[in-house]
Amino acid sequence: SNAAIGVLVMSYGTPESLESVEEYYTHIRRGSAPSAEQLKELTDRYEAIAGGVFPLRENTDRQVSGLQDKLDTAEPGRFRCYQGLKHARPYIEDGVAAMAKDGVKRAVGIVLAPHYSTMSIASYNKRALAEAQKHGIELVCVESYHLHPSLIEALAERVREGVEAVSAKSGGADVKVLFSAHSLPERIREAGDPYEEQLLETSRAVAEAAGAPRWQFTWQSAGRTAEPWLGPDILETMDQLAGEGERALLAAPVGFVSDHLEVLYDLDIEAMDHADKLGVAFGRIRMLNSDPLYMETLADCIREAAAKLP
Ligand code: FEC
Repeated sequence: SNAAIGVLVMSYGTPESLESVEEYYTHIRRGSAPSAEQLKELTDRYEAIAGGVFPLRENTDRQVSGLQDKLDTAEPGRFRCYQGLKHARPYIEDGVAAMAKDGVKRAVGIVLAPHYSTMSIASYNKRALAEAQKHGIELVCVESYHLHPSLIEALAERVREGVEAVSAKSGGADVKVLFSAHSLPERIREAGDPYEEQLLETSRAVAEAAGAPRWQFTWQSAGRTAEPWLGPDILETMDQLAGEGERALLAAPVGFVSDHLEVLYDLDIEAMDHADKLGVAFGRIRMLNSDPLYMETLADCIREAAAKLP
């Protein structure tokens, strides 16, 4: 057909305002409302990162329009992007419904997170596929792109630059790179989930491309639930490394692609504060946001997935 191929660009989502933090948190908790104390704690974190604005919303908007430009430059009119968020409006289902309304019959789905897990990417794709089926849209979803050469190049550039900055800050100490990603419950291991292996593959490739042989992988942002989460957490890793005499650490949160709460609070405020207490120089790489190499990564994966459409 002559209609454009729809591209459902999926992202985690963030509240629209401080008033909608409760609705957002309730959605993340699968319908169970947070206590007043939990709500205040999360609201305080949003206030701490940007005075109550939600940088992920603008960053996702920019990524979607940057991707549309990238796709249009190569093939004007072939693709049309729609946004679908996991935990906020426009929800994944809203994005699919918007495509259907525009007469889209064939579409590609992609998540703004490079590593596959049954608890992350699979749940986005499952919701997108279920909604697409309701509207009679053929949808092919990208699963991961954690080793795409443009992604690795963009991250390596950031690691090189970050190592230099932290080294300068520490007065010339040898920097150790801490690759990190959002922790998940340990039970993901039971079904042979590829999340951990893909994260290690990205870390290895980036370290090699950046010429940064001193690195290790660690988790961050684990949920506060009773079940065990993948560890060690970055704060524990920092304690251990400081104890071993490391003087300069660079966080490289390769599991994330935007400036948002888990980076701006968990790393820039919490881990930075921890580093100060340990007397260790600390920094983090710049996030990808709408970097042209990241847009190229997404565009490539979309073209490859579109080739599989009937
Ligand atoms: O800036 C923002 O407003 C949003 C930042 C944000 C990103 C993000 C990414 C991921 N999460 C992943 C897994 C979980 C699991 C739970 C969970 C809970 C939260 C809470 C907030 C939150 N997450 Fe998130 N996540 C972001 C924000 N996340 C806020 C709730 C309060 C808290 O625990 O801090 C636990 C849910 C449950 O209770 O069952 C699991 C994964 C990613 C990275 C992949 C992706 O982007 O999808 C995995 C950004």
